[in-house]
Amino acid sequence: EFEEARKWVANDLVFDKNVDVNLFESTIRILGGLLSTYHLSGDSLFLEKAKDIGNRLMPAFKTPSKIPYSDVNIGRGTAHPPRWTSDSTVAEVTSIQLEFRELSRLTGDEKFQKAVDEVMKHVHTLSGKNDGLVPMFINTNSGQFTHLGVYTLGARADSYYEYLLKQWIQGGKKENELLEDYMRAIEGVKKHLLQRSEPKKLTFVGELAHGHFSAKMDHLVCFLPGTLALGAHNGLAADHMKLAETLLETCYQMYAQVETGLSPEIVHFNLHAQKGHKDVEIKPADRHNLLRPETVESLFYMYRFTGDKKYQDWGWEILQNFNRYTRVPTGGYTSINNVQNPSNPEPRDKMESFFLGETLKYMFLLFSDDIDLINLDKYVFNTEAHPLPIWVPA
Ligand code: DMJ
Repeated sequence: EFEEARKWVANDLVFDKNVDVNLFESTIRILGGLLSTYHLSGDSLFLEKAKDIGNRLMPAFKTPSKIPYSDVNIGRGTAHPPRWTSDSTVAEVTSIQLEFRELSRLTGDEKFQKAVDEVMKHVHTLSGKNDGLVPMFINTNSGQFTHLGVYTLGARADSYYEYLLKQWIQGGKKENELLEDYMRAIEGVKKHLLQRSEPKKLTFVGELAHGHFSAKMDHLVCFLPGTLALGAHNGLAADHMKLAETLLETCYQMYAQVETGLSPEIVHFNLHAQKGHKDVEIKPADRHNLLRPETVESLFYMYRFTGDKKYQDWGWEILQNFNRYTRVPTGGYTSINNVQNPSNPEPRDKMESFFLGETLKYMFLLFSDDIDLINLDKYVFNTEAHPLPIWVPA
């Protein structure tokens, strides 16, 4: 299968196309995937292709503030923001660093690393943060945060936090500003976003909008237990591990309390006990499941670091429910519209690439006891589950 895929990359993966792509999605999926495959196979074809796509993505950084645009035309070498705004998403501009830094290290061409390091340095100094928590948008002209006052660990901010820690690990734990920003942010989460639900008293991460707490949590936030555990494994505060355990129980309950045993995209937690109500409430617009990886990803990290078999058991339950409700008899899996209806979950006929890239990969790793199957002291996973080497392994 690998040889077949290699042939496809050699002959059919051509980037000289007049097409707009999203900088972040292309970096984490294509560039990250190629770099990782280069490391795991040693085959220079993948590095050549990585260089090609890396160069084609660089025009995104030609903005007045050097905060990159969201979209690039990889054939024409032009870049632009979305039609309706000159803002970029904070998570997007701060979660391309692992890949571009690695590309510089491998090619000896520092321009890739320079461009993404500059973004991090700039964001480090920006005002508009709330105890280390960042807003969701940043303007490509002014370089300032916009839509101030809304803080989430979910969509549009999530992987900012993940990449602070992972860049620090990638670079051999020397870049203190990254660590400072990460530690401050986790304190910010504890101070502003943590609450407990009723009746089970599950600790969850909500959102803050202009001083008002909302008990809303995206499934995306379930990356956090895994990231906290990875930080604790790398010598950061032991209470991060405790928090990781508590939050992962909550993420598991986002599956277990639902009719199909699959989590919806977004849940709202009950802050007050009401007869007949569970902790988790689901709004009609939020009851889809896109086969996302975050909970399984965190289960993998926690199993690796604790050896507690309950994490494997939870992952197995989730896998069985994916098989029951999302598997397509003729091949593949599909997103579904309704996790609350086991008799008709409403298949969408769409399988996101992260189901193979992340969800199934983390399942595979979760069910293995071999710590050298991607040793976490030698590799750091990018946010699309592609392992990249730690520059100075522990
Ligand atoms: C993936 O593309 C990445 O994990 C990203 O950081 C968040 N969204 C999806 C998976 O849910």
